[in-house]
Parts: sequence; C-alpha cells; structure tokens
Amino acid sequence: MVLSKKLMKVGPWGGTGGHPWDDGGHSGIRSITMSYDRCMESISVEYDRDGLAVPGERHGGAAASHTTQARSRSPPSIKLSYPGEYLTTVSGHYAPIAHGGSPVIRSLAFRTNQRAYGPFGAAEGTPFSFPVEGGVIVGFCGRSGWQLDAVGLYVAPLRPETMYDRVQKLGLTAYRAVWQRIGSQQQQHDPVKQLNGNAQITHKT
Ligand code: AMG
Repeated sequence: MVLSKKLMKVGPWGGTGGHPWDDGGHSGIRSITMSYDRCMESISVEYDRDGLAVPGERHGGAAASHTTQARSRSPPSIKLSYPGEYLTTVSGHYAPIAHGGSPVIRSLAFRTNQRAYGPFGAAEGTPFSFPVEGGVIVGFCGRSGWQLDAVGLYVAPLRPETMYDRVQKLGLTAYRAVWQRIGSQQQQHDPVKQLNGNAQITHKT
C-alpha cells in the first residue's frame, strides 16, 4: 500500500477564537510536542518530507510561562517510529475555560497503527474523535491564541501499489545501482582520482 497524494482536510473541532494556522499535508509525522494543563496550551508537530525531519511551528502557548511548562504533565512529547508507525486517530475534548467564553481544546489523544498515546490535558467538555480507516493522518491545522482553540487534520488515503509505483521504485534502484557500479569501477581503475573526489572524475577524458 502507498499513500495517495490527494489529501482530505477534516475538521476543525473546537472554538472560533485565536487565529487560523495550517501546517499543510506531509509524507508523515515523526513526533508531536505539547504543553497542557486544564487545556491544551500549545502543539508543535515534526513532519517527514522525503525522508527528512521537518520541524513545524509551535501553535498556541502565547501565555505559556515557565510555570505552565512545569505544570504540564509528562510526557510532553510523543515520538513515532516513522515510517513503520503512523497516526490513525486523533480524538479529544473541547470546552470553554472561562464562563461564556469560546471553547478551546481541553484534551488530545492519539492512536497509531501500533499503540495509543494520551489523553493529554483534561478530558472535559464535548468529545470528538476522527478514526481513519484506510488512511493516514499526515498534517494538522487549526486555530490558536494563548491556547489551542481548534484542531483539524489532513488525511492521505492508502491505495494499492500500482505498476507505475513499482516502475518508479525500480527506476530509482536501477539508477543507484549504475552509480554504485561507476563508483566501484573508478575505485578499481583509478585509485588516485577516486581519492581526489568528484571534481577530478568529471574531467576524465
Ligand atoms: C487569547 C485570544 C483568543 C483565544 C484565546 C485562547 C486570551 O485570549 O485573544 O482569541 O485564542 O487566547 O487561545
């Protein structure tokens, strides 16, 4: 199975306070870092882009002092064993923290194909849950101010591997094999140039 490039955006759940943010969709999620107390104060997500870790911005937490950070219960960060472990469910609760105020995200919980993490925060208010079947959660969006006001998700559907995918993969494997062969030939026939690096090799007649 491979991930479809056509993403679905779902949600957001929560309130209308704060300003909107959007991390966009990625090829996967490597870790999620949170601060929380009676509600989710902030969230930042580290994504994967073509095998490289891409840190995401921190959303919310404008009011998070050192005290708040210290009050946050551990673990503030969850690390997925990317690429074998992938996110399949995000759930949580939202409710106002001040009487008559706009709701904020009170708690978040995550489930991967391997295990469950959380709930983090306080599981109070309106529950929401988005379990993905036949897909993977590959991005987050939402709203934030002093806290995390709302959260939404990017979902990439899983699709069966096509002949095109296989040929592309083979193409890359073949390309690497050719370069490895050129490299080893160079080593056998031309040890000096190999030692001197690529600049010399390109000048070979
Ligand atoms: C600030 C913002 C609000 C809302 C809350 C909660 C204390 O207010 O001005 O719009 O986002 O934070 O995050």
